[in-house]
Amino acid sequence: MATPAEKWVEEIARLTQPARIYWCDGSEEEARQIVETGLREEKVEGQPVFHELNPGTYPNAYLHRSHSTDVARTENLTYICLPEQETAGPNNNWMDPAAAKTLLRKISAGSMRGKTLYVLPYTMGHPDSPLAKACLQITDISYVAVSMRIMTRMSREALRRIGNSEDFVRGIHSVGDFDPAKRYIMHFPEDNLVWSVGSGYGGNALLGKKCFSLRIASWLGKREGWLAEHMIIIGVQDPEGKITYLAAALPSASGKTNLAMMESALPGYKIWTVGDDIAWMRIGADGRLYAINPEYGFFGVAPGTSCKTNPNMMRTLQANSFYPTLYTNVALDAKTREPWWEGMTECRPAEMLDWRGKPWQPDRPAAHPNSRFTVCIKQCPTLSPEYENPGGVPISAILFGGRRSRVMPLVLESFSWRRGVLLGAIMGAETTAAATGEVGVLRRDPMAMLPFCGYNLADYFGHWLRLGAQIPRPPKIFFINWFRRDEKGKFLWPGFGENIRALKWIIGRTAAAGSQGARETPVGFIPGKGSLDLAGLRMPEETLAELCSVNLEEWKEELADARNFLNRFGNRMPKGIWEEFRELEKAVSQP
Ligand code: GTP
Ligand code: SPV
Ligand code: MN
Repeated sequence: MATPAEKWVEEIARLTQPARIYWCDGSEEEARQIVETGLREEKVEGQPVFHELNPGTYPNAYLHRSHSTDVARTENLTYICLPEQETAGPNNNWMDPAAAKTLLRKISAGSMRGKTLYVLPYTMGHPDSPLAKACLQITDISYVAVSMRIMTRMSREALRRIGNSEDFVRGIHSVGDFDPAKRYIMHFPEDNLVWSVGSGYGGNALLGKKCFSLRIASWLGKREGWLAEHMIIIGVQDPEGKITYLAAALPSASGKTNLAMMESALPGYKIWTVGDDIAWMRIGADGRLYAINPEYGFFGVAPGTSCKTNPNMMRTLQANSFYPTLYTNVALDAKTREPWWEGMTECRPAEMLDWRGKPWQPDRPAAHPNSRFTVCIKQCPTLSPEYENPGGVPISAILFGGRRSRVMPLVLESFSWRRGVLLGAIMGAETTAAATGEVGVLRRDPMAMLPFCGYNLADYFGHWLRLGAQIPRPPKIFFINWFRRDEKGKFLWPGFGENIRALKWIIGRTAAAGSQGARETPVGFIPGKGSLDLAGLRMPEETLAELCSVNLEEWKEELADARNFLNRFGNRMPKGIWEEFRELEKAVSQP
């Protein structure tokens, strides 16, 4: 008798007509064979899916050049398919589930002809975690099969867990012919299903990541009373050896991976990496909020990553294991066959191929601004011993932030959970190359979840308010901004390893009472004079003052824009959000 999983695969195969079906077991030998297929047989725009890098200096590492139209997440082609549009909310594109499936079936008919259909069984989360979910993804390209083996716990065990059950998360993925006119990333929260066609790009194609672990999981979290968030998880060890766990949400390409494995500029401090992109959080038996990282790898931004900015990522990339490492849309040193990207080294290679594989032209970027590497988390030298703890780690503070050239100070502490939820709900951030569209445009990106919340954000804010009230020992909420600029456009804050200074203040504040070490402003607490540890950092007094300033005129403008944003949600917006908003408006307008 065929299992539900087998029947489902058969059904998709009847539709897509692959030449063969291959069930993956996640083994090393299998990964080698799939890479081999990508090197020799499968093609994208006439090029092999994988190019071997220098085996002496980059063993078991491969370069992938994507389809030229397929280099970032496509938010405009991403849909939440729930019966009522109102449930998906104004923050999501919506399609009726039946209409969406009809469209996808039409596009997918025969889309895998001549190709291999790979079946990928995996779990998100440690299998013993109460939040872990067994999943099955179908794909028709070796790049995605190998990437999923790096990014998830792919194994026979996952398939055994699914067994004869209907209860698994389904992902259907086909690159088809990469036609942007037939590209859709569709989510069916009520069916535990993601169906993605026409794109091989990370967040569009590695369906365990943004599609399941954020969009579908946020929906499950609301139903079941937990949180699925676009957050890193870190342990910060102080000179006495005490470790405090923090979770931090920053929008795409805004510093999560760097913060997650930062090398502290303050002596005696050490960061332990638990996760760099996604956190699943639930209330533990002791009344604290506990977080796990459901992923198994990093899908990190290449440009800007160097031995100076993120030495631990450079070490992670060099730590060869039996997991392959993939580089997507980076440049290639034509002589040494080593990868290169802007910011990696001070001098660029003499002869380079750009991310398209063409001789590099000096007026063009060599690597794509959203070029990425895919690498197993087990290779990270700062990986926390708690990473595999199925219970997760207790979170003492939640941080929100983003790229803001003005308005937001370096660090700000919210007066309460409710005020923190409001400030998170109206948070703005400048866009990056991680999604298609204009870069550097300010938009409201609540809790860094605008592209990732699988339902109406108004209901999501309500969930945050309700859950907060249920946590006996809730974390404090903070805001951070490493990206404030001067009038010439230069960053005021050195960032990277120096960010520990803000974290130290935050950790001090989690234990502090009242305004100890802080200065109260109408919008929250900021560091009081002398309370940021600036030892060894040469920074003019005026720069520091500007970084830590709260300008109420700017805040009034900010709130006017935020009000328009909240208005889009009509009367679905929880009353608590509006109450808190009006209180904040009043505080900011007081003479
Ligand atoms: P996603 O993977 O898209 O979710 O991105 P992310 O939030 O993990 O961003 P990441 O840490 O990869 O950083 C993106 C870019 O911001 C890189 O080019 C980094 O070099 C740069 N960056 C990270 N931290 C800092 C910082 O503290 N200051 C400055 N100026 N740039 C930073
Ligand atoms: C992001 O864009 O936030 C990423 C990369 O982390 S992706 O997985 O492609 O969404
Ligand atoms: Mn991300």
